[in-house]
Amino acid sequence: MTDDGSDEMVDRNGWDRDGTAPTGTTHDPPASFVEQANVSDPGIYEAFEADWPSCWTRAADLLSWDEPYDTVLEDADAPFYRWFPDGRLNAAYNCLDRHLESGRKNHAAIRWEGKQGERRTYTYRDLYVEVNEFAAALRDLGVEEDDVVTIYLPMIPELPIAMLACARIGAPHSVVFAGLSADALATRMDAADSEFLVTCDGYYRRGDAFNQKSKADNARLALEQDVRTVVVDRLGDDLPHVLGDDEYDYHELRDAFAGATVEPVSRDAEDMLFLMYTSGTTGEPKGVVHSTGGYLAHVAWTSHAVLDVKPADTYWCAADIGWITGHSYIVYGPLALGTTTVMYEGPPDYPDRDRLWEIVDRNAVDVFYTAPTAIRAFMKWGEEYPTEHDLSSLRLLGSVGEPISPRPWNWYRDHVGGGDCPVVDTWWQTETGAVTISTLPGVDEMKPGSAGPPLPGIDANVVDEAGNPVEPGRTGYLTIDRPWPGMAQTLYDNDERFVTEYWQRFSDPAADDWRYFSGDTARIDEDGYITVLGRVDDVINVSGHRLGTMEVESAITDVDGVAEAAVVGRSSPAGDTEIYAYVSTESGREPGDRIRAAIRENVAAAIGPIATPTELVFTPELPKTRSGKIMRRLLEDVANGESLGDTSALRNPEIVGEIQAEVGDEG
Ligand code: 6R9
Repeated sequence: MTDDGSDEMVDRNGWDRDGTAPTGTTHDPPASFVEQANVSDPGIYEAFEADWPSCWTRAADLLSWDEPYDTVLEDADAPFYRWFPDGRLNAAYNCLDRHLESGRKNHAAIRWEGKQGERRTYTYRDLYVEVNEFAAALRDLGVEEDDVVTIYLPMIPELPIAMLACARIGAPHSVVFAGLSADALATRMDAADSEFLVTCDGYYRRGDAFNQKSKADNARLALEQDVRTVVVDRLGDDLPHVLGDDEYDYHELRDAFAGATVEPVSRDAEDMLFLMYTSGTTGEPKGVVHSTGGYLAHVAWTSHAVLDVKPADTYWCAADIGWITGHSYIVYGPLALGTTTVMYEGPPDYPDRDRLWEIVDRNAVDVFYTAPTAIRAFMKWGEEYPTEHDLSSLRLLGSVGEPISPRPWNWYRDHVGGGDCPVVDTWWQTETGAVTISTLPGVDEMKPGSAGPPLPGIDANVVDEAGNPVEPGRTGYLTIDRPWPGMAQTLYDNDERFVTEYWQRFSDPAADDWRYFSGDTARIDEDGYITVLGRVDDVINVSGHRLGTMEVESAITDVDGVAEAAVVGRSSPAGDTEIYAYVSTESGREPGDRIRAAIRENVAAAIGPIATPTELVFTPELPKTRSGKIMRRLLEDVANGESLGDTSALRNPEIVGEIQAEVGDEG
């Protein structure tokens, strides 16, 4: 046994110490699951290979098309691929109208669980009615096809309703996570030239009323364009608000358009359904653009094949719709399949730590999908919380957002899944739109700690610097060598950055050979199972939120008296990633409380509380290369208590010892 109490060959989280492959027992899917699985034929991998790219028709066939497509994939202008380019469809029609037409109008579409214990159920008919009314209201406010509507709402039903209303009239939405700051909202609205905003007065945070509208007001003040704003009254008398110029009350608009219907606008498959900003390697967030046809086909297909969602299911993805996981697997995937999707507004431990299990139990949830950071928290809280409830309705569990190591994986399967639920560890990104690496739960053996093989039709590989496949067990870069339907079309208004960020590194444009680079490192084993390790770029993944180090650093250096900052991720003993900020002041001296507090406040204001550093380490200087680049990698090793490599390339190697001593004191 080692000092962290684990078996010698594996570390605290169950990873192999020599870094070769995840260890532990593997699991076959239980026969009872395979029998009922949407996909259970092992031949599916070969079938997709033999018929690529036409195999993706299987995904497109899950949708209703206004105009059928002739071409599956057009690659003349790679890497700007076009999926189902001559087809036409409407995403809201696919998520609503067609389920009414097929006799499912009284089937629950959304079961909403509010933070204060409120509950609301929307049948497909209820959702259809409200989406139509709001679509009519948006039109009346001047929203036209292709106008970007920004949505800045917490997890209340009006969020998916506003998204679907936009989709219905062909207006791309840009949802900004409600926890982000006024500055972050303004940057995103400015970048997208968005003149419409849907927000709310506020929301409850652990019982307290929190003002969202004042953040939206500040963002609007920072913008040059006029912004027409719809405000959802979430808090009523708990937070009275007044509407100013160009501001409209959501419920009054609905009353004004009661009973209105709006013909769904038939969109080209390649028309933009939405954009979603995500952090990148430079300070500017990237507006990832998703199509209507390819995206919707891929999310519907993976909801069907990976999450095994069936129309009769009650399905729950406990993510926030403000990020891609919620777009794809709370809203578009499950609603396209006509299932019941649960939407939960609150945190997992309010009012108590069994909150999620109480919701699973009461709603008899069939499929549950969450993030490793949550699973690690459940594990820390103890098995008594899930044990208190009847979780026997669960048939399948999923994980997304970060690597999940074997220990929490097994805990999840044992204590939430009753020991026999298959667990899918799904790897994908904002840019991939939908799941690209995962086991198929009705087909594949599960290996805790490994996401699994690339899905049928997906050509993911682990390669070395030169782009050659690495030997099994070795670490390399995760690339995807062929296009896939859910892939981002481009970055909003920035085709050039799309190419440089994702395609340049491993492609050979002269040979028309294009390979997508994910920004992740990974290992692959003899069976082709991929274990994703983490990011190689300057992006930190905190509880599934992607944060750019540059964004955080610029918020720190904005504070008076601060000279420089470098931000890195540190793994906490529990396996969570925390933000470590190394800061040097202008005076070179250790600052007082004022600067410390100002740094924390500024980061929260510029990005949001999730980005606030856990630890601030002051140092007279930051370690730099001779060309003046801050050595983040080295600072990351210091934060993680790892041994340092050669520091001779540094201009100021002596500073490293001082920083180590400082970190030692803090830790
Ligand atoms: C869906 C989503 C993408 C980044 C990705 C990777 C990490 C996601 C993972 C995983 C290991 C998994 N990631 N799923 N790492 N195993 N199953 O999270 O999108 O917010 O864009 O983040 O998250 O590093 O590159 P997004």
